[in-house]
Amino acid sequence: MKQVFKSSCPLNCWDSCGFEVTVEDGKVTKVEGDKEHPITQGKICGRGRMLEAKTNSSERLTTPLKKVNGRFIEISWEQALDEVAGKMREIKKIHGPTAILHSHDYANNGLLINLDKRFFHCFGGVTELVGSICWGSGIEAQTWDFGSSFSHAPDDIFHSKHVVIWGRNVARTNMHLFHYLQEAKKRGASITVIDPIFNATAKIADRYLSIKPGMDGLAAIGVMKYLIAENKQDQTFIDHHTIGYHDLLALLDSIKMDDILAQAEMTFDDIKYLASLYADGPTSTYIGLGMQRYANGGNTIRLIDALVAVSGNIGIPGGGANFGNLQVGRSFQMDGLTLPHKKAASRQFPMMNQAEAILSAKNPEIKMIFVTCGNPLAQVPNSTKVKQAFESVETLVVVDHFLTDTAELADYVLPTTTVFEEEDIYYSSMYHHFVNYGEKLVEPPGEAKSDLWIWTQLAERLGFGEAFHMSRTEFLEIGLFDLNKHGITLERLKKEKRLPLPVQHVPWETKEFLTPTGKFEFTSSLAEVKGYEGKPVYLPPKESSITNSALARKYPYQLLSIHPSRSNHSQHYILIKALQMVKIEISEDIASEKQIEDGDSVTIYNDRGRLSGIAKIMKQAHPRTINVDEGQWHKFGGSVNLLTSDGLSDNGLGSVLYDCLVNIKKSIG
Ligand SMILES: Nc1nc2c(c(=O)[nH]1)N[C@H]1C(S)=C(S)[C@@H](COP(=O)(O)OP(=O)(O)OC[C@H]3O[C@@H](n4cnc5c(=O)[nH]c(N)nc54)[C@H](O)[C@@H]3O)O[C@H]1N2
Ligand SMILES: Nc1nc2c(c(=O)[nH]1)N[C@H]1C(S)=C(S)[C@@H](COP(=O)(O)OP(=O)(O)OC[C@H]3O[C@@H](n4cnc5c(=O)[nH]c(N)nc54)[C@H](O)[C@@H]3O)O[C@H]1N2
Ligand code: SF4
Ligand SMILES: [Mo]
Repeated sequence: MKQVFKSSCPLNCWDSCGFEVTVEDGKVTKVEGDKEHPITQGKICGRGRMLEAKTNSSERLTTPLKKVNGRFIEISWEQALDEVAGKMREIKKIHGPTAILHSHDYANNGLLINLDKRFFHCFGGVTELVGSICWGSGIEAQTWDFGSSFSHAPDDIFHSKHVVIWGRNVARTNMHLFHYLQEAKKRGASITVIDPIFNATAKIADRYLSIKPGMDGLAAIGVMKYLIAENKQDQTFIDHHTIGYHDLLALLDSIKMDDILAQAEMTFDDIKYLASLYADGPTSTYIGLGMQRYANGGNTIRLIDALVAVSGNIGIPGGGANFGNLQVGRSFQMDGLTLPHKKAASRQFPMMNQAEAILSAKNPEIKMIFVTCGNPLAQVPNSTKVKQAFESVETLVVVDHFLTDTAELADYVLPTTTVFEEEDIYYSSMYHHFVNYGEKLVEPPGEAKSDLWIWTQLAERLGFGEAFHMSRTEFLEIGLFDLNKHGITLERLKKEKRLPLPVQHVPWETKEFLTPTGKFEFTSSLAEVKGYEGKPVYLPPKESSITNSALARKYPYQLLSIHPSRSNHSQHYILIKALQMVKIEISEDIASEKQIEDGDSVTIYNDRGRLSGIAKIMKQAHPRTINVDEGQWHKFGGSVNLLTSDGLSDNGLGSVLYDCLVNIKKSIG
């Protein structure tokens, strides 16, 4: 029998799409877009479509595995759970619960995935990861400036006269914004793309501005200098709704335009053009995540925020410094699900340099790592150190769908379910404000069990089973509790499948900000409370000719590692044979300097590592720029994170993944 159900994409992505899933004879046979979804309107990407292949893949893990004498053997759930619980109990007794690290990322946008925290809190608290490899510094920067990170509703872009896409790879990573962009362009808005790579979004832009990686904050300073010199700033907004403007002026005065142009490698005409867009609003700015993965990442976002504020593009329809949309996630009652008050002990490691923290942990040392919703071996910077760290502990437990690079290292691998095999609700705090329902459509293969089932079984064995004596429905109702007063109930969500959350469509319209002063803060009081410089300053990236000329002589090229087109991080490489090779993209000047042609075998290297692959020349990329898409598995040629640094960005415990110098040579033989 063939039936079509509405469901939702669980992948960690801006778009949170609505699906229509065909199920035939108990098997998912097709994943398509749901035309009735108010935002995603029937269009989905290949990564979403491939969730059918993922769910049905013969490579899926279907039974618990245990490593014995270096090889995996299949074991029963009973044995796996008894042994893992036994080890957890013993570690807690001898070393305390923080000798266990929960290492995770955010691979599944389901609400009930957050019950992992409930498990570890009720266990007594383990060592947790804080900060974010993904967007830590940008979120912190916007928290300092606005009090939080909120975005305008997708259709508000139609109020913009100009749209600036600043370091967001929209056509590749945020396909529905791309759709809105095309429509906004048809309706007369101008589109400008600022990016070191001439990407598919740049192709539809009225103007593409090429910039040296890591230099956007400096460019924003240049634009503000020009705008203010021309007296085009919004003085009313500045006078009534901001603090610290004089500190900003002092910063702008301290940097010469010629130095800005030389260091950002932009022209004066570029700066004047941007100033004209911001002065002639409403102008919306869509800020990407790539450009805050530098040692100056938070600083960069703060200076772009400042430009949007100075030009009066905040709190108005068609404006905005759109980065994250945290108001979406905050709609749910998370504490009721995760019970943070239950944790007696706690220790925190930055997600970014968890490897270093594992290796140097004392009192207690890390004895066990529990990995869920993450593939740190491929995704966390400095893979060599990550491998060393994850190999150093007595017990590594990995819950996943596939035998990933991380799972290969594990002592126990526990097979989990995919989106179509359990009920949940899905949302993303990155872009739009709709929550999507996804019911259970098919049975999992073999003995795969949901993460929640695993927590429930372990909790039972560890003596706090009652914390999980609830159905998925009851958990979902807890999560939705605060929304009931807005008419959003589980019952209604099950019926209507997508519901808009009660968030602001034009954030900061009242000009009341969530900062300590209630104003937009050019000088951040929160930063000062936290012991950082609150005044606006300019910071350069860490690995650059400006900050480290000796390093830049040895390793003259900047390595970016942007998100892959056909995979969500490392998740789709196992499903697509053609992706299982390393592609090293180089700018045209590097190709001619090193006499490299398309298809040549090349090696990139620095003091942290090396990676070999096939060269591909990028048209119009900024000079001295190299890119290797992130996500590749070590067993398919190697992750780009063999070369990246595990340093921390300037705030928010963010990453410096793109702040990375390398050299390149043709491979021999
Ligand atoms: N296809 C696909 N889509 C995805 C994902 C995926 O893995 N694959 N992952 C999802 C997730 S988790 C995230 S966080 C988002 C990320 O979404 P994006 O922010 O769009 O993607 P990134 O690859 O992080 O980088 C974005 C852009 O930043 C540019 N960039 C790098 N350095 C600089 C710089 O110094 N200045 C400027 N101006 N630009 C710079 C890159 O060239 C790239 O075009 O995408 C989501 N969507
Ligand atoms: N060099 C470089 N590195 C990067 C980035 C970059 O731009 N450059 N981007 C960074 C960013 S933005 C992000 S968000 C991270 C992403 O880092 P990760 O989240 O570690 O990356 P994924 O490849 O998505 O791995 C997630 C794993 O979780 C598994 N999984 C999926 N759903 C579930 C589930 O329901 N339960 C369990 N237990 N497992 C599940 C998947 O099979 C997969 O193996 O990578 C970061 N790393
Ligand atoms: S990965 Fe993103 S764009 Fe693709 S289907 Fe899922 S939510 Fe939509
Ligand atoms: Mo991310």
